[in-house]
Amino acid sequence: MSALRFAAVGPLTSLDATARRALFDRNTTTDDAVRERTRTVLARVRAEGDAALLAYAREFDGATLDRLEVPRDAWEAALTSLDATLRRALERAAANIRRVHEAFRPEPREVATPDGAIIGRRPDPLARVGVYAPGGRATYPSSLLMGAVPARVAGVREVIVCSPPDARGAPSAVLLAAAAIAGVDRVFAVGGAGAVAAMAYGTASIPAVDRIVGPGNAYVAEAKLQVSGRVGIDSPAGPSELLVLADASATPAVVAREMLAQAEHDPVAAVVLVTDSDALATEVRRELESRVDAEPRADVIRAAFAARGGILTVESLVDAVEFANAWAAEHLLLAVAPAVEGRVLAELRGAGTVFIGETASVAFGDYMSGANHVLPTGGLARIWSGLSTLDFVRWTTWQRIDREAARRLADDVDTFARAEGLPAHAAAARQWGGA
Ligand code: HSO
Ligand code: ZN
Repeated sequence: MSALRFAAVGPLTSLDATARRALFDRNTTTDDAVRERTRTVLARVRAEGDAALLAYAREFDGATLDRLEVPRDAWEAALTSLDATLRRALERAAANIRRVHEAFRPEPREVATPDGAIIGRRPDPLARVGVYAPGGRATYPSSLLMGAVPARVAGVREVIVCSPPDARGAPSAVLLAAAAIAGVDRVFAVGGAGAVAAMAYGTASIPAVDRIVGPGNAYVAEAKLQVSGRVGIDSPAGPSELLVLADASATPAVVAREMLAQAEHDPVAAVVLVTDSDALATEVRRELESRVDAEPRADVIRAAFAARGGILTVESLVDAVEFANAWAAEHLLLAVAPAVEGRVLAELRGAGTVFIGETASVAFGDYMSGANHVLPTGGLARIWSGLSTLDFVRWTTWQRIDREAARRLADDVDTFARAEGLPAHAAAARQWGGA
């Protein structure tokens, strides 16, 4: 077996420019060809509607469909015939996601200002949301639950799902079962940029939505960007990422397993260990070497480590935190001594989600803990947050300004408006002024 290669190994301070670029330049920039192809698909679906989608299903998915919608009895049948253990796992995941997202639901608020004005705001659920669920190599029913359940919790009236058909003409049975468990309203056998176009513009059979969420390939991601002026989208999500921030207290075999797990997602998944312990770095590397060939997805893992993998050492946990905040990982596993855990957590600014302690496997969060696994990648965790009920509402604000508050506000608004050269504004305020 050949030795495992990493994009970056050694002290963080001595990385060369190539290694730094491999670690930091992971924002999957779409090339011009993808951009152009996507533009063509969007334009064609917009012009031809269902006919274009049916043609694309034949071309890209090898599926001859007589209709795009997958009827409810088909997904209910998929649920009924699902393996009972798997069904229980999906139902448990959905229940946990529901519970956690209910607890984090945005709340209406009112505040009184010193002038006596009352300002309020209220979250209103979006009317219709589309969840995209990829097919093929990365068919993740878990991601469908992560999109659809929070939408339901937020009170979205209609939740639709689009996912590419296989050659039999429908998304996979487990995906359909997940749709049934999530309680979505409609499912369509449509994939790729065409699905995004359909949900953005609407076709005869697929209704236009207010927001499109869910991960997809480069075409889906590009299509979401291109329609984002017209509909809302979620944070751009690329290949999985894990940063393990560990000290000498971490168990090398545990850290290695976590790194193998997220690396198996994608040949360009980004998986990095940063530690103040040289001994841990050496041991983790040894564990990875000894385990990788037993992994069924060893090829993907090897490719990921070579492209975007890192084993980095730093002088102190302060330096590790600084790196973590700059690198901004989708997932961060914090495997440090309990005495410093709280302090490190408080300093973290750029992580999609933090797993605290080495028993908190990222796999638990990927499926079952109830937290959301649709998270920003590519360094965008500095700016974006993971999917939540906030993505499925918009806010109405209101202002109650009674006569007394109006009297208190009038003079200063009069002054301010005249300074902006808007005398009618000044007069509108002044009518309530006076002693
Ligand atoms: N780790 C992925 C989510 C996932 N893992 C789905 C397994 N299934 C998000 O980056
Ligand atoms: Zn995962």
